[in-house]
Amino acid sequence: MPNRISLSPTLEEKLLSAKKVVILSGAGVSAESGISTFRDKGGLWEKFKPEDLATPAAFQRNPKLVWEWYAYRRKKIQSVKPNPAHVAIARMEKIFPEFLLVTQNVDNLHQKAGSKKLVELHGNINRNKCFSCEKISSNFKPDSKTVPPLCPCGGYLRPDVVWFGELLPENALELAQRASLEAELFFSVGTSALVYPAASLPFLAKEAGAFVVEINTGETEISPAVDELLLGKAGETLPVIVEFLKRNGKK
Ligand code: BV8
Ligand code: ZN
Repeated sequence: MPNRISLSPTLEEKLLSAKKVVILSGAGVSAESGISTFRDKGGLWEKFKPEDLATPAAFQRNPKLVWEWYAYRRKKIQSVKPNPAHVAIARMEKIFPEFLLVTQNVDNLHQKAGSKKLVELHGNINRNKCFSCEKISSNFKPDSKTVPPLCPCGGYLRPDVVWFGELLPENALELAQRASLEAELFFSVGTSALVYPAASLPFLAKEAGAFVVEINTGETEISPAVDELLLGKAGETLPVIVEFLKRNGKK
């Protein structure tokens, strides 16, 4: 039975007056779709150490292991669908005059739920690029002879995601920073706020005067700094927010 989620009068007022809204999403938003998070118990990383798999050095050391870990995750993602959290976020995009979803997730579930105004800070697991020439390649044949498959230039293909120690896509990060600086209302949803520079965005928004709301099943690094912490599942909390907006004429 979902716990009763109540919004403070300040948050209700902000929801009705805000024109510019930003949502930062993390693995917790996809948890209710059945995708394990990175750092929760049983999370993806628990089985492996991040430095073992999600770094360029790891790929150079053992391209087959890293490619197969991503192939396992891709297969898992193919079998799951967006949950009420993704659907609520896609709905919020239509309600607020200026809205941006900044996701750290690479699972494509936001797009599947209909989100359009989004930036992917850490790339997308469904895209591949060449480890050598960086060319994006979507036409690799899954049953190709070599693992990982080869780019026409002879280099190995790798998932087009941002690994530790790699720079984030410049335009995505810039868009996310600019929107965070202008936001009146900033939501941090389902993220442990441990990974930088994504985790700096709530602070950027707060310093620039935004009302910062965190939605998480537990406390995180940023909980002491946010204006409102809604403890609960994203898939139960975000629909309460959308219901409130609809009840107050925000279509
Ligand atoms: C970089 C993609 C420049 C691949 C990922 C300071 C400044 C700059 C960099 C650093 C710095 N300090 C350290 C660094 C380096 C590093 C970093 O931040 N390390 C951390 C661990 C300390 N950052 C980088 O390397 C970044 N690059 O900065 O380049 C540079 C270059 C060279 C040298 C230095 C700097 C690149 C970071 C991107 C790494 N790529 N993934 C892939 O997915 O395989 S990170 C990975 O973590 C995922 O992308 C994930 O999205 C991200 C964050 O994790 P979360 O999404 O928050 O997930 P997590 O499991 O942690 O938390 C889930 C949360 O949900 C929990 O709080 C839980 O309570 C909650 N939850 C669970 N269920 C629910 C829920 N909430 C609501 N509802 C539920 N149902
Ligand atoms: Zn190549």
